[in-house]
This record gives sequence, C-alpha cells and structure tokens, in this order.
Amino acid sequence: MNETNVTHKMQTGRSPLRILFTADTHLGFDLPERPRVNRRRRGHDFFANYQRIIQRVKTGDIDMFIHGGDLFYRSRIPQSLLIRVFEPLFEIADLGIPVCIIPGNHERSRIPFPLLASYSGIHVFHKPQTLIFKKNEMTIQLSAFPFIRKNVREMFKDIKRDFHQNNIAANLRILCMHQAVDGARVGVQDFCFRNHPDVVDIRDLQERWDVVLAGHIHRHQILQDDLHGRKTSVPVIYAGSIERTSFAERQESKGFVILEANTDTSNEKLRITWKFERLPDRPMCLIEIWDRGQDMGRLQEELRCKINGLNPETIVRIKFRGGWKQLADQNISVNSLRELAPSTMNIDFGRF
Ligand SMILES: [Mn+2]
Repeated sequence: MNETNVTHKMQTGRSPLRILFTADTHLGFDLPERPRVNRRRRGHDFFANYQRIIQRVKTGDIDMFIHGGDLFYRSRIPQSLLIRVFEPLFEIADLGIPVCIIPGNHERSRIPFPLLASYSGIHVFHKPQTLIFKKNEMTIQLSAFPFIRKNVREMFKDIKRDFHQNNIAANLRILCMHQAVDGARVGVQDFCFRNHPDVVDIRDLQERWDVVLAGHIHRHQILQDDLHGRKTSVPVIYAGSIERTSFAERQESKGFVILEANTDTSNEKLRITWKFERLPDRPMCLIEIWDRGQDMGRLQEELRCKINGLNPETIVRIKFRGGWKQLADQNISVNSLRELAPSTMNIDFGRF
C-alpha cells in the first residue's frame, strides 16, 4: 500500500477555506438508454440535483470539491452517461478547483476512472492515499481510500497505520471514505450500524484527523458520539444521497454539505463549521391497502381515491396487505396502475 504526497497549489480565494462535499449521486439511476416502457424516469431528478451541485461549486466561493463515492449507480455505464457526468467535473477542474473522488461500492473497474484521473486537477483515490493541498497560508491534508467490501473494521487499522507514517504538519486533516461507521442510522426503522466487521469502529477515527467525510449511508447525518453515548472529538459527516434511491429514504431530506475551515489568527486554533444545503426532492408515498373484504371494483375505487389525494409529482408504491395480496397481484397490472395515476407520478407495487 503506497502513499504519494503531491502538492497542489489552489487558486487563491477568500478565507475561510470552503469545501463542497457530496456523495451517493447514483447518476444513471432509472435512466435507461432505450426505455421499453414510456413513463417518467427518476434519473432526470438525480441529474438536475447533480447540476445544482456543480453550479454551486462554480459560484466562486468553493475551494475544493470532494465526492465521497457512488458517483454512478452501477459499474456498467453507457458512454453517453459518462460524458454527462465527467464533463462538469472537467469544467470544475479547469476553474482551478481540485476535484477529489473516492470510489464507492457501485464503482468497479469497468468505470474508466483512469480517464477521469488523467485530467489535470482531478484526483481519484484508487488506493489509500494522502494528498496535500495549499490555499493561502493553509495546508490541507486529505487522506482517503476506496470502498472496502469485507472486514473494513480490521483492515482500517492497517490503513490508518500507513496513513500515519505519511503524516505531515497540516492545518486541516481530512479523512474521506465510503463506509458505514458505528452509530450511523438508516431507514424508517432507524437501523443503527454497530460492532460489525463491515462497519468502521468510530473509536479508530478519533485521532489524526480533524474531520471525517463519508459516503455510503444515504441519510444525511453527523456522528459525534460513540456507541456509549460519549462525545467524540472528530465529527463524521455523511452528506447523504442527492435524491431518494429507495422507499427506505422517504422521510429524509436530501442535499450536500459545505465545510468551512479557518485558523484563528490569535491562537492558530483550527475552527471547523459545516452546513447542510438542501436540494429539491420528490415526495414519496407508500400506500397500504388492507383486505377488508372489498371486491375488485371497490379496490380500484379505493386506489383511485388515494392516488387523487396525492401531489401529482409523488413517487408512489402500493402494498397490498392481508388476503388481498394474492388476488390483487393476479388482477392488477403495473400498467393498469399507471393508468390510474397522472403521468407525472411514478407508481409501482411493493414486492416486499
Ligand atoms: Mn450509495
């Protein structure tokens, strides 16, 4: 495992240092090249939010752009999509704003990251690596490693040791990764990751860095406690996904994070603040239809009534409960559901 130290001079900007951190953009989600069904595709919403982030980076006060992984939704990417995703990143790099990308679990070797990484000003962390950036009087050390599928809890201890060997005196030390960390929460049931081989031990993050930026968990959150509820010294910031990728995310706000760092001139102490900037998201609604002995006609009516009561932009999932399930599964097709709903709505059945 090799580390390389590269020094990049950033464009001189205003103080403080400002980093835009995003992750889990899942570009290409629900965006088939040759769709077999004509319905509204959610992929356009993901791209619109990606473009909003790109515009935000270009507004002039952002010094660095970090993507915490899952840039794409899967590893086999059509050429046209690659261009749509890469070009805005090239434009940011051309402005003198460093672009740093940490490969996530959806990013395998098929994605031509070397093409991206060969562009001046774009850094892809194919392996654990530390890069040094300078802005005015500030030295920023960014350490990152690509997604580890198995046993990250153990493996991270070695990665950390190697990072440590290359430590330099920096004003701001960032770790970026695409992993679950103890205490991270997901879903409407509020599932909490903890003490698992595939979850990073939050105690291993409490030294050597000033802040941890993380992707992988789609709910925006900041972890500042250990599993015993004790305050930790290094915040772990999840930017969250930029749009809802599943119904488990239906209650979550979506957006990205702006991290600000400044050194206090009187005592040279580092001050870090962050804010979450929201992005537009489509409402999502789960409709449950319970078996109360309705006939098919009444069922259709109940469905129609519930759908009419919703914002026509909603993403809807219908779940039949009880004895209904089998009968409805056999008698109602996705197509007939779509006919009940306005074309601006996404509607399907929940199969779980
Ligand atoms: Mn993801």
